[in-house]
This record gives sequence, structure tokens and C-alpha cells, in this order.
Amino acid sequence: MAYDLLLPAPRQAAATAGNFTLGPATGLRGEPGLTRIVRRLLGLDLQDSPEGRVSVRLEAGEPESYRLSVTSDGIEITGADEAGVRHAVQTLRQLMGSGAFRAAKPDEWQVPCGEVVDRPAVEWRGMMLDVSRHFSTKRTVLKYIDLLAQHRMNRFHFHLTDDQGWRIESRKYPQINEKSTHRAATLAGNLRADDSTYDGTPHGGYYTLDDLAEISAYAAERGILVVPELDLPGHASALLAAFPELGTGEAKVQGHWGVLSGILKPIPASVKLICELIDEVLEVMDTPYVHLGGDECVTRDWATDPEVTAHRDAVGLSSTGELHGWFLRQVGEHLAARGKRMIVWDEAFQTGGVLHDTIVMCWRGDAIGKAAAAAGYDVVRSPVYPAYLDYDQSNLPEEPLSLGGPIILEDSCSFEVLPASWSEEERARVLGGQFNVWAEYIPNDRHLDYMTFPRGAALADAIWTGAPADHADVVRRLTGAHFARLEAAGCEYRPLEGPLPWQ
Ligand code: TNX
Repeated sequence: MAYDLLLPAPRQAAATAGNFTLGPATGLRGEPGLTRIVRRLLGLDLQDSPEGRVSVRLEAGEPESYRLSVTSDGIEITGADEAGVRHAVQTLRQLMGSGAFRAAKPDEWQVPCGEVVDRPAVEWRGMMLDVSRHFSTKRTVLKYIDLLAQHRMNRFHFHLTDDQGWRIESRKYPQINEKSTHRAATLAGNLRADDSTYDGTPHGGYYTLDDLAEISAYAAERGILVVPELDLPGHASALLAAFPELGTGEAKVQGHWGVLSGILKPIPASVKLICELIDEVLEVMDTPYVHLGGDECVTRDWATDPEVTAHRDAVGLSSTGELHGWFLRQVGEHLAARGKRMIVWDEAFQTGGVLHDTIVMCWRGDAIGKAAAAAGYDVVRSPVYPAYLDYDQSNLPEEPLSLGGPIILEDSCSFEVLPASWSEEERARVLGGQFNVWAEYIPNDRHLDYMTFPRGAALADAIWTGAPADHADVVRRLTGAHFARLEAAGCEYRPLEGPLPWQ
């Protein structure tokens, strides 16, 4: 029974008769590096013992693959690598029941017997969280890292900067911490609950570099790579509040959303500043990738800025618009010199803001992702439909204010991370997929849970298996077990029916 309620669905799972009793006296056998993973992810203090009935070991296989075997004599965990071992333990937790997701654990477990053989279809299984439009506390971020790991996801794309707040401490440029991280009230006293343009309330926050180090290390322990994004040269108004001389358009921490005028000038002084800020981040975060943004940049004002036009002439470009790609390539070269790969939103692919090994993250539909793949770039797919979770989940009038929509659970299930309409070569360029949680209309962590789950669980299933999930089957697994797991983990998901938490 429990074996057909796993989420994401494994490749193969079969129950057999009986249970294994897992208790405080059960010993754990294996390499210390692996037993540590088992103890940490289970949250149980199993003691190392050469005769232990829970065993964990590595065995050659496809990346991240694992086998989990439960008999009345014991539990065997076999992973091709540490990631595989982690996935096996997450699957084991789901088999143990929702209590495995509570902070306070029962003394003894009856684990149903059976076997799971599994591996992911794609290497990149991610979630993007926007912490600029509304700040998420470190506590919330750590909770989401746990939730992602429970869904056998492995990337946390941290959208750390945008017009509405720069969320990274700088020790070198403390004026950023003072000027770029908080916004004042806008239109105070003049807001309607349904106003879709303004949030209006004062808001702010940022992560210290120590916070980022902690988040990154916490995630690594759980098999999640944190990918920082500094969104540039557009969406940069907040940074410009500290460096108005480096921008065109409005230099302030914005209190409203959209594609705004405050953008960084594509000149050497901007490149220098950004490289220094990235270096501060790379001191504390262990990541092979840095996302440089590149989306929604209206370069119009560059054409009338003498400094930008002089620089355009100096580098021999024919239009100021081309400096968008130039800027991203400059910062990308700095990353390359440090052995890091740049990631960009798909607009940058069109402006030439890519180096040979740049990863293109595609959000504006299929065609541009297909074109980037055909041009030989690795792509990560997160198309607005159905991978954006900032849209309504139904047409009910009681849904909270959102960007629009709806994108319902059935849509999330339909996500085709490896599009059948692409050629085999193009599909081979797809590193994987992710869902994106933009936070214009997500003011707190309760609301974040409501928007992210259960749609995020359905997307995690479709990304893990590499194929759309059957909606009825997802509903069966949600109601049969997964909602109880989320609840135990402290996640206030949106119920499928009945009163919504907002009513
Ligand atoms: C587009 S997706 C954006 C974000 C918004 C989002 C709202 C992307 C790269 N840029 O700035 O928050 O739409 O759905």
C-alpha cells in the first residue's frame, strides 16, 4: 500500500508481506560518511554497529540511482552515490509514515516490506524562490530546503536581488545594506485590497554572508545545491539606490512591481562592482553556478546616456542594446576565470549574453528553449505555463490576490520537462526543470506554502520521472499520504477542496 503512495513516483516499487520494526536499538552498518547521512535525514539517533540491521552502501550505477529493500530482517540502502543514498532515505521516510516528518519522533516504527529501484530522469530538479519582492526569513528558507529534499529535488535557485530589495550583505560596500534592502511605504493609506499594482507597506531584510554560508551548507547536507541569482543589468533599481551614478532610470528600492526603468549601465565600473559583489558571495557559498539574470531589461535609456554611448563606441558595438549581452559576457568571463558557469534567463540568449558553456533558463514558452538547445546550449526549463506558482490555483473568487491565472493542479501535472516535440539532440540539452515562485503577491511564509503546495509536489513528480503525471493518480497519492506528510512537516498547503485558509 505505502509503496504506491510515494511522491515523486519511483521507477519501480513493489510491496511484499510483513514489516520491519525499526527502534532505538536498531543498529546501523556502513561507511561513517553514509551512516551520518542516514541518521541526519531520518532524524533518528541509530547507533553504528557492524551487525546493524539497517545497512547502507555505495554500488556503481547511474548518477543518483538507488535501491531500497525492506524485509522483516532489515533494511538495505544502496546508492550509486551520496545523492542516491539521500533519495533512498527520503523514500524510506515516506514509507515510515507521516510521523517521520514530525520534529518529535515516535520510539518505534513499523516499516512495510518491499523494494524500490529508482533514479531521476533529469539532473536539474529545482525550485526558484524570489526573496526580493517579499523577504523570506532564514527559517523559511531552511524549511523549503527540507521540503525540496523530501521531494528528491536538488537545486534551490535563490533569486536574491530585484528592484524591490537587494538581499545580500556586502562587507565591502556597506552602503548596500543601508540603502538597498528596505523599502518605505508607498501610497500609504490609499490602498485597496485588490490593488494589483502596489503592495504599499514598508518592507525589508537581507541575508548576512554568514546566513548565506549557513543556508548553503545546510542545503549541501541535504543534497541541495543553492544557486544564487544576482539579477542584472535590469531589475536593478534597489542596487542603484546605493550607486545612483551607475544606473539609468529610477534609483530606489521600489514598492511596486513590473518591468521598471532602473537598470545598471553596461560600463566597466558596473562590471567591476558586480564582480566584487559576486566574489563576496562565492567566498561563502560553494556553487559551480551563478545566475546573472538578464531578463526584462529595457535598454532604451542607455541610448541617451553619454557614458554608455561613449563606452559603446569604445568597444565598437553598433547599438547600445548590444551592450546587454556585452555586460553579461564580461561578468561571465569573470566567473569562468574562477571556474564557474553562468546561468541566464532566456532573453540573454537573444542578446548574445552567453558564453560557450552558459546555461539558458527558459521561461517564455517552448520555442526559445528549443532554439537555445538547437544552438548547443544546455537549458533548464521553467515555462510560465505550468511551472510558475505565482498564479491562482482556481477560478474561485476566494483565491488570494495573485498575478492572474489560473494554473491549476492538473496543469502542474502536465509539465513535460523533456518535450516530445523536440529532436533527440535538443532533448539531450535539457538539464532538467524547475518551478519558480515569484513573490510579488506572497507576503509571508504561510502564503508561500499555500502557493507552492501541492502544485510543487506535482511538478516535482513530473520532473523526477521526466513525464507528465496522471492527475487522478497525483490526487490519490496526495490524499492517501502526501498531504499528511506535508502537514507533519509544518507546510500549510492549499487543500483541494473545502474552505481555503483565507476564508
Ligand atoms: C517575469 S520570469 C519575471 C519576474 C516576475 C514574473 C512574474 C522572469 C525572468 N522575470 O520578474 O516576477 O514574471 O510572474
